[in-house]
Amino acid sequence: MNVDKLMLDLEKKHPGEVEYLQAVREVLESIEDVYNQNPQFDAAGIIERIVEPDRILSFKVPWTDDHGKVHVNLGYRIQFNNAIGPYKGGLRFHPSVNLSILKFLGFEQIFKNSLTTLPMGGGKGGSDFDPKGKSNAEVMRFCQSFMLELKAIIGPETDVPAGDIGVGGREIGFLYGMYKKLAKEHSGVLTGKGLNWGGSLVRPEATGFGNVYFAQEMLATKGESFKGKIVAISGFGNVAWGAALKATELGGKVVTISGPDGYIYDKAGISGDKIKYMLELRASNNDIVKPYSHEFAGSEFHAGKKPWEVKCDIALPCATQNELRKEDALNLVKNGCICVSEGANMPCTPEAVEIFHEHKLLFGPGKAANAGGVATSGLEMSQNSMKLSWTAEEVDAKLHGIMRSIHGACVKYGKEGNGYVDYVKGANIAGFLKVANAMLDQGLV
Ligand code: NDP
Ligand code: 2IT
Repeated sequence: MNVDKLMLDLEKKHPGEVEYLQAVREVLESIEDVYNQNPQFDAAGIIERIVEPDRILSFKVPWTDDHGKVHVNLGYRIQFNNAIGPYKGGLRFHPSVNLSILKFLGFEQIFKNSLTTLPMGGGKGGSDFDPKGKSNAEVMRFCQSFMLELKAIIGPETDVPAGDIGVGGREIGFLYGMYKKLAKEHSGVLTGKGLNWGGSLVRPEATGFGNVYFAQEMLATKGESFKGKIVAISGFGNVAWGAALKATELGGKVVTISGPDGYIYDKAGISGDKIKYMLELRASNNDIVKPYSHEFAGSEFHAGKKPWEVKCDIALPCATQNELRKEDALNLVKNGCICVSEGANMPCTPEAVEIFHEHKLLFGPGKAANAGGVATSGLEMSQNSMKLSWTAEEVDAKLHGIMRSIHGACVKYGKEGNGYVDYVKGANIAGFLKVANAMLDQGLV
């Protein structure tokens, strides 16, 4: 494999798909040596096959607002790879959604799902629909219209979508309702469902909890823990909320959250009712965190800024892709940060990751560190198949075990001669090998 040549070919085929090309390059650079040491992969064209999705469904989503006005959004589902299980991955509703972003997310999902130890392939979907400021009824009509098309290619043994940015319990409910009506079946076709109709305990908290468990494992390799550490978190959504809960429970002090409008610095610590307030903030359907500063005396709102300028020991980027850049990474290093664990997908730019590696920080890439969300989706699928529910303690224990096992896989393939663990390399190689070997077993399909 020649990474530069492969990338040139891909750039020609998919010009302008910046995020997708970024995600592919990172994986190729990590696996290059292993790939070249195993000529059977090249003989079977594994790389050329794995970088292209199996198929993409693209459709229009017409819906009416509360005033009867017609709107048309774009909808997509990308079925990337199903070598080790049904396509599995979230749906993102955000105005920035385009093919490049969904392809990067779907591609990452292949390796992330492989790392979870559960039988799940990779997929992703979504729409450029903006939930901001929409009424419940509008969100419902949109979700119903979206499912009218999506239904054609999903199914509990085929492709199992879930949430992502802009898609939480409410949206999964509306999507599930329409699927059920069309398919006339009650099955585990979506995950992140409500507890009364097939959902799993701990799924809402799982991505954030898993991210903190992963960071905990990384810290333990240095004899460190969350206890007494200052933690900076970005975002204020589902993942940020779960991470704040668990980091606080383990004795860390969370001092920031952020939104597209800026960040909150609360030096007293974001804990207890303040974490509960994050849910209200998110449910308000406004993409701003500023109201937090009016609600809690002593906290500061920094308009248009990122939380990475604050002094912290541990950074958990939980908002969105490419939100932590080189200058932010340099700031974190300068301020003594020892550990960065990605709750979001690809929140750190390649230049930022380079800085972390250069300064030998503990750096957990999203496909390993945020895999707890989809892993718990996998546990929800198992419970649905068995038609029974596990307790919160059972699910949490399995989630914790999975995060430990992912950490172990990263160390196995990412440990360098000097003892430093390159978790990016480790996660990519471990995730890739399982999928590539399954593809070899199954022939050219
Ligand atoms: P939510 O919709 O619950 O929250 C996303 C949060 O990030 C919102 O607060 C959103 O604000 C904010 N945000 C978006 N853009 C920016 C920005 N430029 N700067 C600061 N904040 C921003 O989504 P999730 O918490 O579910 O997802 C967050 C990240 O975690 C995403 O990268 C997602 O792919 C990833 N992830 C999610 C999993 C899950 O199970 N939910 C699992 C694994 C990863 P707004 O939307 O209002 O703009
Ligand atoms: O990025 C992700 O892993 C998710 N949004 C969760 C996917 C899932 O199927 O639970």
